[in-house]
Amino acid sequence: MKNRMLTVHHLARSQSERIVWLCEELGLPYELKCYARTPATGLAPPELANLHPMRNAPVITDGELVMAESGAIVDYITTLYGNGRLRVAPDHPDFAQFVYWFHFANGSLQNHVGRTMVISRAKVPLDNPVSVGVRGRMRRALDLVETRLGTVQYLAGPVLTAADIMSVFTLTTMRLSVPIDLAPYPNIRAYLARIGTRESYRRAMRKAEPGLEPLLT
Ligand SMILES: N[C@@H](CCC(=O)N[C@@H](CS)C(=O)NCC(=O)O)C(=O)O
Repeated sequence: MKNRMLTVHHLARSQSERIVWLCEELGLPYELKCYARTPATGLAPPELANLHPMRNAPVITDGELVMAESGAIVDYITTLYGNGRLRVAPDHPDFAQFVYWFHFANGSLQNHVGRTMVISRAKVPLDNPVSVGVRGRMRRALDLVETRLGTVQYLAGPVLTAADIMSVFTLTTMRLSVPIDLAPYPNIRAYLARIGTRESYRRAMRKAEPGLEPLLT
């Protein structure tokens, strides 16, 4: 990271907490810029939205580079600055699990929880077939995480990886927008308790979300 300063643009209560946690976990030097949501709309304020055509968070800048999309950012930072940390090498037996759970985080878990948030806000009745389908897919995603965490400590295997950094937001802060009862998910609850023992996670949350107690229980 010679002569370049990584800047993480973080929107309150958003997926961009992942990137703050990632930088803390890797011990990278970075500048953190925090933005409040626009009160009337909940959307990103113009000074954040104008950074990237998608107009949402997270965004990083790294020299001339402006990058959005949290999965891409996590991939970029771990590949370029991680020295192999938080990833699983292709010749390791857990490689396929790592790739699967890394992509499952946004491709399925966050996707289905996010859709559930949208239909809840739109007050789509619970017995509406669209609602039944969306909620069913969210439940299946949570069930799959629960089953996986019954066999391993972290999603890719015995150690924390970028797959966990991608997934924890959906199981924690996202619950402020979509109440998910974790009572039927003891393995997920034990996993979140494990995450909560990590000083880098606690530090990231203090920086990104001062005043918010992480939703680990
Ligand atoms: N798939 C994108 C999703 C980004 C996204 O939806 N960000 C939300 C916060 S969780 C956002 O910026 N919302 C405010 C807005 O759209 O104005 C990613 O993982 O980065």
